[in-house]
Amino acid sequence: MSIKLYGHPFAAFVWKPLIAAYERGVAFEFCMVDPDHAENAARMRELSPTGQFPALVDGDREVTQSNSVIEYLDRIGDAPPMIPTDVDVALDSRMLTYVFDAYVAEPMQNVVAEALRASNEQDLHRVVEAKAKLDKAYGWLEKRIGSGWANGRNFSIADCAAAPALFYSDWVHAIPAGPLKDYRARLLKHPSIARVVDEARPYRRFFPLGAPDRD
Ligand SMILES: N[C@@H](CCC(=O)N[C@@H](CS)C(=O)NCC(=O)O)C(=O)O
Repeated sequence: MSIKLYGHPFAAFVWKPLIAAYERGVAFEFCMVDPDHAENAARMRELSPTGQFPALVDGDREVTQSNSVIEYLDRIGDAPPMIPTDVDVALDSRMLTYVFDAYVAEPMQNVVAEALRASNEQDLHRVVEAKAKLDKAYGWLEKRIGSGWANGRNFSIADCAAAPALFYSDWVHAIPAGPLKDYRARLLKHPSIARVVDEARPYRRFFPLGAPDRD
């Protein structure tokens, strides 16, 4: 019985477990959640409290929330885990994952969510606040990201979170030139991440602010 991963290839939080699975060589069946796959959309609504993806099903085991899905994938195979075995490096990795999720991906999603509304219903204050949060997060991260991976050691869950967060946040609110922008470029060259970026390419027309003509 194969592992099923529910989601959409363009969704930032789905990239996270996809990157982890490609990085660790874990086989899975991708279950597309979109209007053409009503059965997967219905299953997704059962799996997650909000119906938001990703979710994983392995036999009787059901896991939702991108970070928990990545943690589950760590149990499969013997490739180095995305949550490092060293407790201090694991703590740094989890902390940075939370920062990328809550202070980069979430404000980025807020800007996108407003763009999806009818123009007379858009909350421009929410957009200004979201961009101010991104500026704060960029400033904090810039001082902490070195010339390697996020935790300063090995590729981890923090890089799985950073890749989609920084990919899309740079589209909605440009990251200034410097260490964080360089880290984004480094992430995009990494094979497991280049693969998810390529798989999402056909869906760029859905980006409500108009996808820039670059990665
Ligand atoms: N905290 C959740 C966030 C999941 C999330 O925001 N999913 C978005 C895709 S990136 C989603 O499902 N959007 C579609 C919707 O809200 O209907 C996680 O880490 O998995």
